[in-house]
Amino acid sequence: MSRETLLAMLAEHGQEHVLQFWDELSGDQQQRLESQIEDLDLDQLAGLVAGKGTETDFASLASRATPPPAVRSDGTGAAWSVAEAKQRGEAALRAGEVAAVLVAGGQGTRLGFEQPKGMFEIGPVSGRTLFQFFADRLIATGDAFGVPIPWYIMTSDATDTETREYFESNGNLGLSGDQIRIFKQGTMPAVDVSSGKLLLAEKGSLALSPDGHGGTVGALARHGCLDDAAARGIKHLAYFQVDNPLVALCDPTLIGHHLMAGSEMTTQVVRKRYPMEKVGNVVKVDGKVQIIEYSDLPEQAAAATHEQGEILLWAGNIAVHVIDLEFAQRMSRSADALPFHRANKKVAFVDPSGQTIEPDGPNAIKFERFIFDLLPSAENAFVVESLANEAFAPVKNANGAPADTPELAKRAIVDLHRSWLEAAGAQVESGVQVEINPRFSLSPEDLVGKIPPKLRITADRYFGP
Ligand code: UD2
Repeated sequence: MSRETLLAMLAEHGQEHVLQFWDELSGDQQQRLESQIEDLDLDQLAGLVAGKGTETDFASLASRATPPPAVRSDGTGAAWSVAEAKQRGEAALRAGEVAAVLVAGGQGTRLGFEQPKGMFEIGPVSGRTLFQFFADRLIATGDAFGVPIPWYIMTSDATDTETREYFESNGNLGLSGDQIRIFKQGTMPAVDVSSGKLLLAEKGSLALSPDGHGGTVGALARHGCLDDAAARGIKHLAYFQVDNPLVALCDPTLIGHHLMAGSEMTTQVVRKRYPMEKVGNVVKVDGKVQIIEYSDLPEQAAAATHEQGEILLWAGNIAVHVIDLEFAQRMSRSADALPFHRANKKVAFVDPSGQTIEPDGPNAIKFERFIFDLLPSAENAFVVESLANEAFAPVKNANGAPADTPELAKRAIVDLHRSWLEAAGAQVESGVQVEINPRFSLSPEDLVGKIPPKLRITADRYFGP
């Protein structure tokens, strides 16, 4: 496209300043900037800047919020038993109807870890990485049900190259190459918080960031992953985040509840530890299951309690979902299926004089989509409660922070596996670190018979494949 055509396109929306350094750019730089501009949806951006589609009145939404339809961790709340759900889920896994979808595009800034978060070593005794935790779980599940489980991994500009290199140089972590599809999510431009003008990260590049984990649906479709899954006979996507080493990945019972509920999207929750816990609130409003993010939930609504004193909005989103493939395909065809959320952030930019400015306050608006905004469109959306100590120990913050640190996650892994060993008759000396690879045993029940009776563990121990 010529400079004039680009200029005309941009000028329609008052964004012609993007080309102000055009003559200083090399041919390659001009080409890169041109393709970034061509990828923009300037009408959509103008709408977003004007605040269209992002004006949900969360206060009124929260005032009408009620607890969601859910099966509780004690099995109550469903018209079927946990055993029936487990059997249904096992049958779906055995029939090869389940694939895993991992979102690993986040930049992990809070953790202070420079590489993609999946490469972070979290194994308390083995030193295995988060990616390896998930791979081992998929290998063990595939072995248990006699079918390799396809794994779709979403990266972003920030994590793609290193993630691919990591899998290639580590033999796909024990999985067959054909099982793994790595694909990149889309980006969204950042704009100046007051003028709505596009920000330049460099003279020849817009300030772009990942378009949120809600970008998964569109990216899966664009990269042919939904068609690939359909061709493999997949019917359900087991969606999860890269930061949770305790994720009950491809758990038969969760999948079974999803099937028994006739749900198109089922989300796993844990009871919130306190009203303002930094998790999404899974609620039912106007007949629809939806999630009100902690940052959007007024304190008063968060603190509302039942007569027995339990908080009314108890269900905390741990970002583990079972999503029907057909539903994902249907939603990928409607561009506006997921609204954008605005976040005011600090974004470095090049000012008109060509100088790079590192702002000390939030100077920009970033736009991202959230996967959980699919819930209101899902038929029979359902919720399954799990216990945090069995399913949720996210690694988000550097050690020393009050919550969600590597240290706390390692402790949760050791505590869970200690309880498994003790339930199988072993004696674990206090202070000893234990870790069980799912390829050694996928569940506490499987453990009996795999360890000697009355095993005494007096030193750190890793039960590997
Ligand atoms: C998320 C949820 C929160 C709760 C919590 C549980 C949102 C907005 N909040 O909080 O409700 O469930 O997790 O741990 O989701 N990611 C991408 N691409 C992106 C953005 C994120 O792949 O463009 C991935 C990222 O790699 C991470 C996950 O999504 O695995 C969560 O991202 P986050 O850190 O933005 O969400 P967080 O932890 O604030």
